[in-house]
Amino acid sequence: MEKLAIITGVGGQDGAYLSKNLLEKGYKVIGLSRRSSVNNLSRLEILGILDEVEIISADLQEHLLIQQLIEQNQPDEFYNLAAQSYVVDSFSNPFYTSKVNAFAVLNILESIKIFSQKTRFYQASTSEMFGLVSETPQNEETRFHPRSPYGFSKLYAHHATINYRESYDLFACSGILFNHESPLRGGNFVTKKIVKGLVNYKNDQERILKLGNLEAQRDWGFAGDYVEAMRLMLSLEAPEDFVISSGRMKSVREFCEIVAQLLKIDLVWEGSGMKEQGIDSRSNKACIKIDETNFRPADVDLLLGDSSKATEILGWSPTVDLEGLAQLMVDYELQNFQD
Ligand code: NAP
Ligand code: G4F
Repeated sequence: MEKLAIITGVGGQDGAYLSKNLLEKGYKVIGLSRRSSVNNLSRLEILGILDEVEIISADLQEHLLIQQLIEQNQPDEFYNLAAQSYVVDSFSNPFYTSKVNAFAVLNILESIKIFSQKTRFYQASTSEMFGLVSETPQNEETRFHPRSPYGFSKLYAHHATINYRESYDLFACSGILFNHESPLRGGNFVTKKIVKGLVNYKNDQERILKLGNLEAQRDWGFAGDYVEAMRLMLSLEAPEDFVISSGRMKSVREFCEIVAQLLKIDLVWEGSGMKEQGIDSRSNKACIKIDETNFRPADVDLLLGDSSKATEILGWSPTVDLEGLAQLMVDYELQNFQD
């Protein structure tokens, strides 16, 4: 029989890729999306699936509405992907971030417990919870030390998910996903900002990309691969949490170099600290500058995941490496470049 999945944050990067994945597997998908004055479902249009997803207008903070949707639909699976997901904004909006990322998740868990115990629940946990890392690489046993309101709000939801699994025998699990990107990545996140910024520079040498901490290191993968891991987690006999990662780590600086090479910009670095610049050595012009507004009150210096548990139990491993991911993002940006 056709399975019914509810996805919150359906218009986000992961919501769009997960919808496509589940539709291809024969699911009926109900997507929750908050009202917006701009088109926040464009990713579903780009993937050509907008007409196949039933969209319901719902903010995650509308607790009663979320309860009703769970009670009325009795979904087989519920993927909670909605979040205030931008770490930078969590410093300026810590209460809002906690309401959406923490308390709204508690409401979903309570609703499933009271109204729909058969529903399998997926929580979008994050490697940001590791924060100031105590060991490298990080796995399911690594100690958490979040470095932002985003990180600690997600940690609340992570522990709530574990607690509801242990207390009420719910099929509730978390994917601890490391950074994953795609051509559909939001423009604020550093990979998309770098790709877009250097494509802009390539087309107009007056447009300079401004970045913050070039030394931060991340474990970047492709979102299309990571949503498959979400589905696999809910297909297990018993719920468990999994780290999902590529197992490779590069710095923001190195990601700039990969993208510059793909765009045939001969990038060299000159200067140091706040005066450091990325120079296009053919024109001798600066294409990258450092801007202090892009630094955070506390940053996560490095993240590197060990997803061997996912490989062993889910049979999951990534299909796109960092160079392939950068190529996908650059190709998309070149095709869709607008002044
Ligand atoms: P995203 O592109 O920022 O999507 C987030 C979605 O949540 C958007 O559709 C957004 O709606 C929606 N949303 C935000 N606040 C909401 C609210 N109050 N009510 C209802 N919807 C709301 O994020 P993503 O990259 O797809 O990530 C998906 C999930 O995985 C998030 O929970 C994120 O924290 C988590 N995660 C992401 C990564 C990653 O590297 N991408 C890694 C680990 C965990 P609008 O479109 O209207 O803004
Ligand atoms: O791309 P970012 O903004 O991603 P961040 O903070 O790692 O968070 C993303 O991944 C998490 C998983 O680990 C998700 F949970 C979260 O929702 C989100 O998807 O920044 C990556 C690194 C940071 O260290 C930042 O300081 O890049 C550094 N960076 C340097 N210059 C910059 C910039 N980040 C941004 N956004 N913009 C810059 O100009």
